[in-house]
Amino acid sequence: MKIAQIAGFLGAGKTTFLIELAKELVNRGNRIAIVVNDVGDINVDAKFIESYGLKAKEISGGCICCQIAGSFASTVATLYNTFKPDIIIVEPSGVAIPWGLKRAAEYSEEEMPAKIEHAPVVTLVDSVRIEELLHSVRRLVETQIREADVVLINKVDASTPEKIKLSEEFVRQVNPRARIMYGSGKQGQGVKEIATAIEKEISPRYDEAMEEEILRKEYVERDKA
Ligand SMILES: Nc1nc2c(ncn2[C@@H]2O[C@H](COP(=O)(O)OP(=O)(O)O)[C@@H](O)[C@H]2O)c(=O)[nH]1
Ligand SMILES: [Mg+2]
Repeated sequence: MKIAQIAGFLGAGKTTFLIELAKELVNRGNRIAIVVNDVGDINVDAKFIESYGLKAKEISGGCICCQIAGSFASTVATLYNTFKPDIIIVEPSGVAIPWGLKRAAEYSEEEMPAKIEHAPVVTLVDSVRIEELLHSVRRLVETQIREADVVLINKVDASTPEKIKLSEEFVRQVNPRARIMYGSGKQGQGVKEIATAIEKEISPRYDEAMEEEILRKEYVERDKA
């Protein structure tokens, strides 16, 4: 069973994009479940869920990549044991760390007879608010970008060429190996491409040594510089 996380800071457009993505994947014949780590933002509309035959769960009370990783793992296992989705699309909270979420998802293997595969980690970057993000939550956004396989520079419908370029340069600098895409959840741009990546590609499993290496690069080498 595949886990597809759509990461990004609060307001990046995760919920909006996730709904379009879920529709696209359902239309392609996938059985889809959604898990939203709710921190008080827009809820996924119940009518939409019903009409698309989706299963949705909201988890609150903390971040599913750390504080409540155990209840996230149980939710994933329960979804598998009762609904057997092909793909669970996860909207983590805006402060979640992708590697932490991978690890938490893998805990579910203790409670179900299936293995977790990870779809490429997708991080959304809000190109409308890029300057603000670079000032106020730069470290967090850098971590979400560094651990992404695909970065979607989002809200291009409402942004400017300068802001899009600034977003792109920032992403390149933080994570040169990430695939960069441009999109708009509101206009459905980028949805098909991300859906194909989620269906066809696999991202590595959680690896403690690799996470340590990433952290070492992030903190030790930066402090040296
Ligand atoms: N212009 C524009 N606005 C968007 C887009 N996606 C989301 N938004 C708006 O951005 C705000 C936050 O979106 P939401 O999906 O709730 O973001 P989340 O906090 O990351 O889940 C809402 O007001 C959305 O209407 C987009 O592609 N273009
Ligand atoms: Mg949301």
